[in-house]
Amino acid sequence: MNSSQLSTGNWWSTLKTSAQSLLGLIPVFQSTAGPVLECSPSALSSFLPSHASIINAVPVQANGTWSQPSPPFPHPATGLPALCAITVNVISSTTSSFNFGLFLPDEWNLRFMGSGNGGFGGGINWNDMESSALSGFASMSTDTGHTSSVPDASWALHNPETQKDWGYRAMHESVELAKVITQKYYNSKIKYSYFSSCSTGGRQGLKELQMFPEDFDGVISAAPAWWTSHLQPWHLTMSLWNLPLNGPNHIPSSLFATIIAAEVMKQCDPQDGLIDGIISNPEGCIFVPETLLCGPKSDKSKCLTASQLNTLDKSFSDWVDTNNTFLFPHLSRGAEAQFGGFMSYADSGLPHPMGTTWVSNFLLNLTTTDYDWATNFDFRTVQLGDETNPGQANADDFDLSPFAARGGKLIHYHGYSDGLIPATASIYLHQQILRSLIPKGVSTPSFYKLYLIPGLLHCSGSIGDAPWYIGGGGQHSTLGANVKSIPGFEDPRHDVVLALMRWVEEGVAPEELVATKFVDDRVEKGVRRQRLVCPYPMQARWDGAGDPDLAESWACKGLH
Ligand SMILES: *[C@@H]1O[C@H](CO)[C@@H](O)[C@H](O)[C@H]1NC(C)=O
Ligand SMILES: *[C@@H]1O[C@H](CO)[C@@H](O)[C@H](O)[C@H]1NC(C)=O
Ligand SMILES: *[C@@H]1O[C@H](CO)[C@@H](O)[C@H](O)[C@H]1NC(C)=O
Ligand SMILES: [Ca+2]
Repeated sequence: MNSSQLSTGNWWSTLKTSAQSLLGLIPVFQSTAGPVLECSPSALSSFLPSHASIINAVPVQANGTWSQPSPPFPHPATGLPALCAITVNVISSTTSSFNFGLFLPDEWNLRFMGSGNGGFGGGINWNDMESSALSGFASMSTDTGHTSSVPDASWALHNPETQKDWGYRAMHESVELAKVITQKYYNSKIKYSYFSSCSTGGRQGLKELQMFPEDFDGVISAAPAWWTSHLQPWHLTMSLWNLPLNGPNHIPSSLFATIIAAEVMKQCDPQDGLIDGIISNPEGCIFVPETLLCGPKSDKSKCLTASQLNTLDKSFSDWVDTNNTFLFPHLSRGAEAQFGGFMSYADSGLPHPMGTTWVSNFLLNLTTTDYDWATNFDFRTVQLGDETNPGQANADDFDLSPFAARGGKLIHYHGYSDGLIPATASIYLHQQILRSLIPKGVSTPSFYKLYLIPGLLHCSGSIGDAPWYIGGGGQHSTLGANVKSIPGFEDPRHDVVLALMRWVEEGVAPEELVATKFVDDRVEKGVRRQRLVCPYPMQARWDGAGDPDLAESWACKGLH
């Protein structure tokens, strides 16, 4: 096809779009445009600055596959819509560069969607890009300047420029350049730009709206790893509480997932008024850990000693240090299955690398082998992290008023059963944002909402068949390939992306959302349960009569 034929197509789709919205026949959500340029490096190179180059631009046919595997994203994106798959390399300093990927679907919904990363992992998130492309978005993700698995930060050692790429720079510059390519490819302005991601991705979304409030009209920040210089030392601390392996304080991984988690569920589940395997109000649960104590004749594989209870107490308490300084909030009840695996790190006798690798490679300029975590870690380590803030990664600028003033919207959610980044870190962030904005007269509910989802683990999956799926970052691929929106429930009440779009584009703020649990997390097996999730601090309360597996039997209520 030559470009004049393609231009005609674009002109026609623009006209169609305007006519459809004028007539009100089809919601604006559904208007589309198509490409005016060829999908090839030569057609796309000319708009890029000299420090950026197209590595490839490859047409993918409908139901096609795209794969550029990396440790965090080893699986190919399959069942794609017809699109142009682009990879761009960008030189970010004399010692660093990063790549970003861009999917430009033939049938484009006029919108842009950024996706993020996990942990310290380096790789393009083709899987989240796939689910966005299936919904018609021009979708983008960056490898943040390195290739590595999620817990591996060895790339950060003596590498401050790449730290900065991971901290914020690769995302911002990728967004800027990806938008240029998108608008040229379709010869059409992007109507709205969004971001949706979890964990490090949640941090990247916050970092963007804090530093570059113009980049996105709407952001979904899930389980954000926002407080890097405290979160990573806390990961190390959590492990140290549970070491040494043969010490009296050590709780083996087997006890967390079974004995402890079961006792917490037994005590906390009914306190919300319904025994359903879901702890709806973990922060409100009164938990008596002494029921776990071994008696003189107990089977020691099914109970805890007093020393072990002390370790458990620490995980359920805020981390405070010298002079009672608050360092990091506590784990919530119901997160034991996940945090137990983390704290005991497969009973290896070593601390989890999410803590040690950051402290050594980012902060102390030491290899992980040279770093002696047993003797070289204390309060001063955290203070050093606050002072140097490696890679400027902390997303702790609580004054979101520039983002609010430009009409941006933020949906922030977190799973209560998250054992890697506790939900309380999001509650604390929410508090700090309110404390920054309310004195300035900025109304937070008009642009920012927090949702805490009972039973949701870190980003996806849940405990006790708790409904968790809302179509957020990293969630679609947990249900399998080719999953788009919420199958059977493609609407702004069930799909957090559609909720954000409606808020940004039509000014209709989300209130309660509905989370879905498919049987065994397989869509084809049908819906197991649905449940309201409420804007914090409201909670879902059962009406006492209807089927508790149906969302309509629940209502969002304020705290008593
Ligand atoms: C899509 O491709 C897969 C193989 O990759 C094939 O099994 C499937 O039938 C195809 N679906 C359609 C609708 O063509
Ligand atoms: C703790 O408080 C004491 C007394 O106010 C002060 O001298 C000291 O510097 C503080 N230590 C830290 C680590 O902040
Ligand atoms: C680590 O190296 C950076 C420069 O890359 C320097 O700014 C920082 O002070 C060093 N930290 C320590 C603890 O030596
Ligand atoms: Ca319950």
